[in-house]
Amino acid sequence: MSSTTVQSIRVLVVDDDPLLLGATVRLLESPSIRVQGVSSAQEALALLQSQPIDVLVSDLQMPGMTGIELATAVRRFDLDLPVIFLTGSPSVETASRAFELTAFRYLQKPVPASVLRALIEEAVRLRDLVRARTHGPEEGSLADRGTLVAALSRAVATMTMVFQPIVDCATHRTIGHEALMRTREPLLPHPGAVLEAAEKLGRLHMVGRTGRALVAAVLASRADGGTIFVNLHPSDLADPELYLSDAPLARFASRIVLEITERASLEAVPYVSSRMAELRTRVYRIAVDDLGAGYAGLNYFASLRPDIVKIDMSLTRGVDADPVRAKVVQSLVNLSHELGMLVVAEGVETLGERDTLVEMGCNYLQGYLLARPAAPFVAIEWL
Ligand code: G
Ligand code: MN
Repeated sequence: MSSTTVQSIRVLVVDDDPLLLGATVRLLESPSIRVQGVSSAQEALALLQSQPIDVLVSDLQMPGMTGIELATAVRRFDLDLPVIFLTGSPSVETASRAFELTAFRYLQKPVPASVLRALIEEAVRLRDLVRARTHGPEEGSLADRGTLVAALSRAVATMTMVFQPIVDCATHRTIGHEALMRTREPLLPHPGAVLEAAEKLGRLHMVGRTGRALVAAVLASRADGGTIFVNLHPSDLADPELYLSDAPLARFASRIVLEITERASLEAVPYVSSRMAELRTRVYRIAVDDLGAGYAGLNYFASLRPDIVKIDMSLTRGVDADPVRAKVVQSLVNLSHELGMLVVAEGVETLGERDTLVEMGCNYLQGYLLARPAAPFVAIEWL
């Protein structure tokens, strides 16, 4: 995702007075600010747990649940959502509670829309600054384990698979697809975030099983697509389900290449060689994924004896313009071929990269230049 993308700020306004609520929503709404209004703290809380919101603007005195109670509940799962309180009757007591809850502002109504808009923008700017300094984007909002569990469950429930073509350099035809996980969970917006959450919660096997079952469901409904490359986290190798003869993927094994990433360590997985042997008797093929991106590097060749090597995009990016990169990639291609392995170059984005990688002897290419991941199955051919 590009950091230059201009995204509008998502504001949630909560006020039990319908006239005030309507007016605030109307006056704040602008091209850079998208506003949702709700009339109770309970509704606000539900919304904050299910949607990404950048700033909360809340009334204090509301029947049922007050603004302070709302912010207290929010802080259990989101430590840095900026909160702006608006109140008709300020008091020292609520102001000091607001302070404890790290509210961004505590203001007496009425507040002119232009002032509120400027404060909202300032709050988001400050939040981004703090986030950039203390941790990567989006982390602070997942501080609570319960929230993380709920987010992961939603991510698994909404998981789908997209498929990116892999093209043969000799025939220019699609020989297969890599299956890639996608979810619709805003708190875990990309596969890396899902896997990180699953790792923290000890649920990597659940995520892996779900992904493999989804791939199997697609394959059961259609015969095309060619060879299907399926990503495994190294810890999936310790999941007994992978080796069951009635696992969902098992009956498609002859079409499957299991990709094992080099980004994460294999060290925690005992008996790697015998597990590889077991997978091979089940007629899966094995690939080393992301070669060049991690730290384990070439020792994966020895421990996995892969059939296929996938060279990471950090090495293929600009390979046509960088002599050192070109040497590294060429050596990896030669070494792989000497060991009887086929080579996929990943992340091909330009014609220059494509032509250089073909010239170097890569067997297959994958990347945005050829096709983006999409619904199954789009066979493409380059000209
Ligand atoms: O780690 P692994 O190789 O499984 O990751 C593949 C990821 O790379 C997918 O998320 C996919 O969307 C992305 N991807 C595929 N092709 C390209 C490309 O040409 N450029 C970039 N930047 N990303 C790509
Ligand atoms: Mn992969």
